[in-house]
Amino acid sequence: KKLQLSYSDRAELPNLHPPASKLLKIMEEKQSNLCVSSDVTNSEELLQYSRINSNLQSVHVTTTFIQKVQALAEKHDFLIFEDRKFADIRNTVKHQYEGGLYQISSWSHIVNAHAVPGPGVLKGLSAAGKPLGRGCLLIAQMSSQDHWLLLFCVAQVQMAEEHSDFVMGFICGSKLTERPEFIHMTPGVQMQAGGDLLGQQYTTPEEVVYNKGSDVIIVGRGILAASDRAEAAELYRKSGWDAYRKRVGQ
Ligand code: 5FU
Repeated sequence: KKLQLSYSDRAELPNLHPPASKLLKIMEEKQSNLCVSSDVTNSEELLQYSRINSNLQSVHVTTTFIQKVQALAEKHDFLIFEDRKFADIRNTVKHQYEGGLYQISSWSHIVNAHAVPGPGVLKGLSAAGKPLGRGCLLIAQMSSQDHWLLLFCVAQVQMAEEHSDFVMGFICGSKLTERPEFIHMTPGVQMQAGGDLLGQQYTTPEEVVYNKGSDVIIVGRGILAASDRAEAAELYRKSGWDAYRKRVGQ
């Protein structure tokens, strides 16, 4: 089995995207490839929960608590990933990203987009996000049962490569390209493989990072529903990190 480059080696690659290199560095420093998905509807709860050791947060924004989250991100050195899943025409996504109620581009380091509308979605987002040093993940595969994206996965990789000045990686189930500049992030992760009752499918950190070659595990309820969230987060961090070390042969 071929040895893989470490996160810190990849952080030094030339022409790497600013948020990608920052993310790779933080992961190595914190020894954590865990992205906590903060799917809570109460902003106070989210602020409290942000103190646990994670690299980034996936925030479904409901109120104007952004400044507090930004301050926490700075203090605890994590990146903010708004899981907004943009999927409209070039002009509209630009407005959705930088304007409106949430002004996402002003505070979220990373966003994601569906490739369905074609490259225009990336051009629109890039126009607003690139000058601010933001990055985007293309949603290449989903963890939901019977999703359709596998049908055009190859086209998505090509689209990402053609827009690698703004696309920093993928939401996916497994590694899609050997190009080390791209970061692969995988949702649908729990300690035990299985699913929820609504079509979500789960695989383990070891399977995702070691066998499937993905870089980051995205965990929501595995941590949120635990009685001790900090303890659960540490469990996922360790499991994801051990799988990474095994992968790079450390
Ligand atoms: F793009 C995707 C996907 O394919 N599957 C997902 O589960 C995104 N997600 C998000 O990851 C989903 O919207 C939740 O915010 C999170 C998974 O949460 P869970 O509680 O770990 O199932």
